[in-house]
Amino acid sequence: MTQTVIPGYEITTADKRFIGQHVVVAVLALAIGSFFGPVQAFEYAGVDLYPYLEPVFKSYYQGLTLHGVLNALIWTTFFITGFFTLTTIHGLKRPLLFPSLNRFGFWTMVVGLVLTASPILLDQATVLYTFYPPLEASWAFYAGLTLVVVGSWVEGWGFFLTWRAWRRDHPRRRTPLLAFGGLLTMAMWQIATLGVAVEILTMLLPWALGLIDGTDPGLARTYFWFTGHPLVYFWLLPAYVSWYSMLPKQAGGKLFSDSLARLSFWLFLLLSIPVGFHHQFVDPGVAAGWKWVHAGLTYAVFFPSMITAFTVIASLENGGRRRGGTGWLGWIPKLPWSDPSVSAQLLAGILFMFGGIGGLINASFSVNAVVHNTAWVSGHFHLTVATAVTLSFMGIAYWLVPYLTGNALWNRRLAVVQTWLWFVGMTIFSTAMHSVGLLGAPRRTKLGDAPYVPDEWSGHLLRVGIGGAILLVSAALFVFLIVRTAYSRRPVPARVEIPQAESVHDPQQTPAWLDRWVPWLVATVVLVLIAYGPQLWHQIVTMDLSSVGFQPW
Ligand code: HAS
Repeated sequence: MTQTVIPGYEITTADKRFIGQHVVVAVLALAIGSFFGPVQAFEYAGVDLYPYLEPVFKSYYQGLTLHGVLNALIWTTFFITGFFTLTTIHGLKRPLLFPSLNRFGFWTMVVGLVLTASPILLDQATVLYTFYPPLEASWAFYAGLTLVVVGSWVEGWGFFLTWRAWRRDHPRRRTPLLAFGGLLTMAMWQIATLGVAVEILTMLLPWALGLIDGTDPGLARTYFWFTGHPLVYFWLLPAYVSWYSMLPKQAGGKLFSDSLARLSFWLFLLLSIPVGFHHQFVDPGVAAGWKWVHAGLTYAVFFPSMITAFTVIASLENGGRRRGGTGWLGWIPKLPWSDPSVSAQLLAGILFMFGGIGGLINASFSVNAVVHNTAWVSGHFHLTVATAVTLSFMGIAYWLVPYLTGNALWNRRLAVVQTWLWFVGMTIFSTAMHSVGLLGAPRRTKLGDAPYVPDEWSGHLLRVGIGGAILLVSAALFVFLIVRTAYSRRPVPARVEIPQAESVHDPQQTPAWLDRWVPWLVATVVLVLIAYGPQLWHQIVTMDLSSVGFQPW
């Protein structure tokens, strides 16, 4: 099938409806999942609400599973695929080549979500979002997650085929940055998810179906983290797409460097995957040498985020100075803080600086032994996925939902308040989690059942509860504002434009090697084979499927 470019192709009502379906599922998942986060935070502070939630919710761990799966896996994946549908179409200025392929991908994800969520709600998949065996879930949980991943692959194929058709028509043009970031993220995702696909299809699903008696937990963890670490960049890169390609425009400026933006995305493709052993530093069965290699590569994957910090802040400075800012820092107050979309992303970036530094501490082979499996790690990922990513997605939603519905954002001021509440709540919550983690408080643990909780933890645990309460208000406000906007029937005063930043330099001046896929893909596969091949091969040939499953809660 050939398809010609439609000059100045505008996103149609059907496209908007399709993108909107992704947002609806995402926000629904966030709304339900977010409820359980604060319930856990209250439990830390000594207020256990689970007895009141019975008989629907049997345990703290069932709520924790729901929180992790719905917020970390579902809210993100649906929002990301919907957002990338928009960035692909708008960036390339052409419709999806095979819209029915993308629709098939979306509905596959929806079926997967229903299959995943049902056993969790029935307390038959209380295995947390990492689903480490020998914790055992119903087969439907594993089959559902597989479908969510396969659906996201299919949506990615739809984007790649659309890009290929664009490339045929524009052999010498640089891929527009807005589309490029999404395409690269989806390419990385296809390679990264092979780990979890092999884990589920060769081990967990046959085991849950009773076809094999046991699993090999060590091998399962290696497969899981093959996917699990790049998963965090699958979450982060869509926020970076917005920070690079949209936020400078929203801030009234231009992107400081198209080349640096692309370089950082390519480095993420190259380095996101071969770092998974930094989650297994304390695991037996993985040779120390490979842990060192992954620790070194983890320091390397820090670099593209440093490039991002430099480039995005330089672009914001460009915007702040155009708006009249002077002096070293006088441009910061001139940024449009009264735009909730902007305030959300700026606040997300500020907290991410601290989350990133914490990441380096986690990555240090020896220091990791102090923080691993403590509340410190939960503090880290609430600054990253729950703030850099989630607060940025909220900021995107503040222009996206008006754009999709044609309704004005209901109460912009309240939306700005919501973003600050998230910032304040998360600052209190995550500093307390980091601190109590350093004092030895474990993660993934109902403290109410612990035989002994040291007195020195109590102040921090109280602050966890206070931060959680503020976050609950903020999350509820976000959902309320989005639903109210969708149904407000108050049309936007002027047409909402998709913010698309221009670059200071013409993107055509970006070196051609920053727009060539093959060398980067080959280098990525080679590096993954070197960093994972020998250790994975060793674990596969020594596989011992003797660990029987159990459901402790
Ligand atoms: Fe991490 C554990 C290391 C980033 C998520 N991480 C986790 C877990 C999650 C997670 C979910 O090495 C727990 C998994 C589990 O359940 O066990 N992480 C890192 C490192 C980075 C990092 C080195 N993590 C992330 C991101 C995540 C995420 C991003 C989600 C999206 N992490 C680890 C390690 C562990 C770990 C170990 C295992 C711990 C253990 O023992 O279990 C780096 O990629 C971070 C680089 C970031 C920066 C910050 C750059 C700052 C920017 C902001 C610019 C500011 C702006 C605003 C734009 C260098 C870009 C300006 C505003 C103005 C007003 C001017």
